Amino acid sequence: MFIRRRRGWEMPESAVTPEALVFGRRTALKAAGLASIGLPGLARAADFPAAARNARYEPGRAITAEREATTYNNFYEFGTDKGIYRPAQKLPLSPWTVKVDGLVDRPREFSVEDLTKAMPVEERVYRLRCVEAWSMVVPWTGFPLSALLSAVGVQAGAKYVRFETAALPAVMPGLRQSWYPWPYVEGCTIEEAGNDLSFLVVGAYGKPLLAQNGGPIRFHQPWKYGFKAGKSLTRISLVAERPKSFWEAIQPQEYGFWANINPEVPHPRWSQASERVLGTGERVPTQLFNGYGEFVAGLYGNLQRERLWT
Ligand SMILES: Nc1nc2c(c(=O)[nH]1)N[C@H]1C(S)=C(S)[C@@H](COP(=O)(O)O)O[C@H]1N2
Ligand SMILES: [Mo]
Repeated sequence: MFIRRRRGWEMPESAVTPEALVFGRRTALKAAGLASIGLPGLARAADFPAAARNARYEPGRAITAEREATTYNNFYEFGTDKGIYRPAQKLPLSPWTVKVDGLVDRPREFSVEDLTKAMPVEERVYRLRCVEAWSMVVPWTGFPLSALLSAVGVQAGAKYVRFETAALPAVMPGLRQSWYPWPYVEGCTIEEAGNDLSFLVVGAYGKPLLAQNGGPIRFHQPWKYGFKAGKSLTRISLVAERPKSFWEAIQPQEYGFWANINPEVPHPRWSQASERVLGTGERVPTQLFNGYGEFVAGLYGNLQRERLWT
């Protein structure tokens, strides 16, 4: 049976509000006039919405060549070198669900396909600055984390968001390195999560997100070092205690909880003053908060005693 699903721009308003998720998948699909079908992997690309670009977040730099951004990656589950895009193809991206739980009113497991249909999906061209001093500029497709949090209802006791990512030993050779504290976990405060820049990514370059970039769903906060951006998310939990992240567990002096980008605070082993732009080989000065200070600096006014820059 062939069912042509509507693409993003054809969706009625009712289907793109987070409220659609509150009432459950069936209602949301009915409201959108969509049949409920199990999508085989091949349908991922055909059904991917063409999302309008959000002009508010101008990258001020050329977009990195797609080939660079999809072949030079950091994803320790598949290996410690940057060329893991080949082994990463073994990660089965569909079906994929993300559990949203903890201190929420309506805990739920969402399929990435449902989220892509029901959330306010848009394109954002963001800079990504790795703590290792390389950077890229990518047109991500996704939706604000805050939209998902509104759909599940955050309870008063929730102070942090904990992100857990896939740990599949059958396809992830890196998991055999048992001295690493798998699964890869990251976190942010509830205030940071509510900032409009905090983005759940389901695509890049107008296509569904590839495994090597954290497909089918990853997080990104562009004012923080790249390691804060958990890839291939399986669980998002609202919690009362600050989560201990993967890198913090390994080396707390070098990789802290906050990890806001600051060219004036060197990593203990190298300078953070400049960065190598992927694809061009150019070196450019690193900017405070990666250039997103006007949107996020206010989050840290009362936190001057915290170690905000590692
Ligand atoms: N699960 C998981 N997420 C991860 C990583 C990882 O090793 N495992 N590496 C992080 C680091 S250090 C960076 S810089 C970015 C890199 O994203 P990219 O490969 O899409 O450029 O992913 C982050 N997310
Ligand atoms: Mo990184």
